[in-house]
Amino acid sequence: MMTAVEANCDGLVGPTHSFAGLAPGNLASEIHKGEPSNPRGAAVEGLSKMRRLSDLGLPQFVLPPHERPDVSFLRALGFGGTDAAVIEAAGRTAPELLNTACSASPMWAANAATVTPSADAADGRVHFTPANLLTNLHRSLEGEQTARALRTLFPDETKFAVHDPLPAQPHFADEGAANHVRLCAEHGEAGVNLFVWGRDAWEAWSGRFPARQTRQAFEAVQRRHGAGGAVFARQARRAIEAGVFHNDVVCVGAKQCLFFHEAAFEDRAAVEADIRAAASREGAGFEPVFVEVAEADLPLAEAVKSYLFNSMLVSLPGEARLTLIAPMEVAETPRAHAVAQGLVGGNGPIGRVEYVDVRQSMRNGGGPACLRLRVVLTEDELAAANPGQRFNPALQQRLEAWAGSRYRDRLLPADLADPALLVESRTALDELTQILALGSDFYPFQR
Ligand code: SUG
Repeated sequence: MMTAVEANCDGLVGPTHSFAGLAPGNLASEIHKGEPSNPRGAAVEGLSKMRRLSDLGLPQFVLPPHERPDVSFLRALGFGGTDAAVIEAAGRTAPELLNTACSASPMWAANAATVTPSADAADGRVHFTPANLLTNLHRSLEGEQTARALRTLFPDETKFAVHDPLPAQPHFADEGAANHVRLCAEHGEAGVNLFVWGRDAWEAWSGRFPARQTRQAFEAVQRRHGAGGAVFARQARRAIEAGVFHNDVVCVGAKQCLFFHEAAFEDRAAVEADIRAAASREGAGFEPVFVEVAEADLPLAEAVKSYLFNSMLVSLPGEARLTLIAPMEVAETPRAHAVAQGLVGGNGPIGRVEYVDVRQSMRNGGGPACLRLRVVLTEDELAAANPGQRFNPALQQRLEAWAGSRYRDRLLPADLADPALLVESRTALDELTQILALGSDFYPFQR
């Protein structure tokens, strides 16, 4: 067994962060459609959360925003002329497409990829499959650049395998780690990989909202990665109908503990039995602990509204019990708050709750857990990551100053048609490639 740590790679919010209501079935995104956003404030909130986790003793990395507006996407749809002309014409004749091309959605790094740590992978490398995110048009623009970003952060192919996204067909609709949970005795030991899917690609889907993850996508990811201890579970249809567009809206896990809402899975008893069986196999050998919240204590609608389960659940150095890093909104939702207090008061696996303010992201349906991609790394693997992206207080200061001078603090969806925003964004991202040591050809506009 090798010792390993769980690093967090957070998506830095980009300069075009806006509330355009692009994600059906994501209730927060629908509710806040059309409101003014604050890209600068959103970036600062994200950096403060990174600081908190880094101060708590966990390795933290920064994943860069993608180039937005995505002018090449608009060009592929027939808009032509100069970049400014493309933006102007799209804004005038097809504002939905311009909004799509401007989404800052790569900030939600839990959707960047599914990760298999080396302890679980057949070939002993850390595996990543960038999510194709093809259920939502704005998110389907992310996969290729995410692959580039992960190869930049984890360049050593003897240690890391960054695959291409799965084929871009609805059969393989994939939303990454937001629907995956890893349980284990210790991070460096073999674990259980819970893959939660919303629909089977071979059956008809006619829900009120889309089911974004197919079973076939996760089966392919598991095969590619050679991921051991695999358990496949169906998300409850009722949960999807209630606005659970990713399983991480009602479920989070760490070490031996799975913390989830009663309504998360179609067949809860089967999920628990399968996890128990996978956890007891040779090499893993641990007893899972299920912390389930009953509908009577927290109705599903309040779980979705408060985002209690979209907390980060972390094992901190020197602490026997886990810490839940929850969004402020939990403290403001009486029943969710009572559940959180109850966890800490008992003698279960979760010993502490801390709150973070990520309200700008929350208004688009992205809580603390959405903003981070967890990557379990051995010491050697950690040392092989791009040091320029390793978070520390000096980098925080630099990035805050950068966002302070380059980002707007108010943006309405209509402002996305301002060609000056394109110039501002590219100027900002060009500087960022230097700050994070990403190379001089990281973004399409630099090539
Ligand atoms: O895919 N919101 C994102 C939120 C992703 C949250 N991630 C996790 N649960 N892991 C989504 O629905 C809204 C963008 C807009 O409406 O402009 C958006 O894409």
